[in-house]
Amino acid sequence: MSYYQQEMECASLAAIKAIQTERIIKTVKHVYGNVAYYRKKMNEKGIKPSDINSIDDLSKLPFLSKDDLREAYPYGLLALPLKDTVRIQSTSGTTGTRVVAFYTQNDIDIWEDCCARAIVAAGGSSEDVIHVCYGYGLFTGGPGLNGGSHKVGALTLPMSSGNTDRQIQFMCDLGSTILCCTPSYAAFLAETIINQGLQDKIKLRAGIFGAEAWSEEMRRDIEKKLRLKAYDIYGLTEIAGPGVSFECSEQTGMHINEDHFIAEIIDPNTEEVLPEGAKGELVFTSITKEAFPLIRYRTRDICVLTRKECSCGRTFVKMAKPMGRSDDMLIIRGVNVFPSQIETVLMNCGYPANYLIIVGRENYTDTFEVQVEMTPEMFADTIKQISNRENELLASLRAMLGISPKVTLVAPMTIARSEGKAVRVIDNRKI
Ligand code: DLL
Repeated sequence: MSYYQQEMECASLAAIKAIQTERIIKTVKHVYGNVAYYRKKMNEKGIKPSDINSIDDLSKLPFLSKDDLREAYPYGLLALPLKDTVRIQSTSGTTGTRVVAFYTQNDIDIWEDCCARAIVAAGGSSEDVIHVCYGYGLFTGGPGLNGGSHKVGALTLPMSSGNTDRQIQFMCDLGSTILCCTPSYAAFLAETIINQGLQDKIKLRAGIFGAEAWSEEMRRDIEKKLRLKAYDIYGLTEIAGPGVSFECSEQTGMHINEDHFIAEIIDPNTEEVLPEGAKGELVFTSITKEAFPLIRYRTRDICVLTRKECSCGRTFVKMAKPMGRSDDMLIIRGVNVFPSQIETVLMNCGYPANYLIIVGRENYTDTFEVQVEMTPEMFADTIKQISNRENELLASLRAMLGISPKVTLVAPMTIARSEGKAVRVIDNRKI
């Protein structure tokens, strides 16, 4: 087993709690002293830095939400003078809210260490050729994994996203061994590599895939097609970027870098902190960030934490694959539907993970359609066989979701591919 920072990654729970206590006390003093926005929020709750004396006092602190970030945009949560910061990263703003995060050089070093831990946990070392096709620029995926790869000392290919033919050519020519991109782009690369008959020219042995929800079924499909071991990686711009948590050889969830981020699970409605093993909304507190520390930030990601012993030897708490975001959850005819549930059914029924969920409203009732791409073999079927397939898929989706979508099977390669995060849902009800 190899680790990037073994002493910390395998520390005892008592040691982790001691570090978290020391760092939360310092962080609370830092934000109270330097950020008027925090001071106001804490004063409104009647909390002073002197009330925070251990990690157990965390729940006394107020939560922070995306609305706070919006309100404080752009500089309202900055905890240091601009001259001390060296970088900005930002979210894509697909939900209409642009979030900017600031970093000092030390913040970047720590973030890159977190990504290096992820790479080493996926078996990476200085022997590797790491092919990074997450987007570079404001998106954190490219810069984060790039920095982590440098720290590990691997040969780094800063490909960024797009130009699939060039990606594959570099992969073949330079012998890329570790691929970093979104799982949906990995699936597209796999499809293209197979179509071009290049499977035997590819030397990939590990993939570090994240930035969007993906199912276990999709993992197995990508692993089979690209002949590699696929590791999940999680993070969000507000908290740093990729590397907040990462998967190890056990592939049963992602270790959270607890020396930098404290995780809690809360009931999204009552805000009550839930015990280990309960499903709820993930909340993060950063405890080493200098420029943009966030305290009790509500991620909207729904997931579960566990401290079950891990065969890799790491002791950091593990988070399950997020099953979706509370704000991604669709409510269709009163029923909660997560795109990930639909993906699971499709993959189990042998379809590729290329689908589109289209929701609308007619006569005061929600309309719900799932368009699914067929494989080339399925497309060669007769119309009768295709119609039978649609009915079978409808029955499986109804069993999973409790409501019936209209199922439309479409020709291969007709649903637009994404180079970054996949677009799975078109909700026309909002317009
Ligand atoms: O997606 C950071 C990242 C880049 C993570 C590359 C992993 C790899 P944002 O664009 O701010 O940051 O989006 C953050 O994406 O709150 C989750 O909802 C979702 N997300 C990120 N990783 C995963 C994952 C980057 N492994 C939001 N599984 C988060 C499921 C994920 N969802």
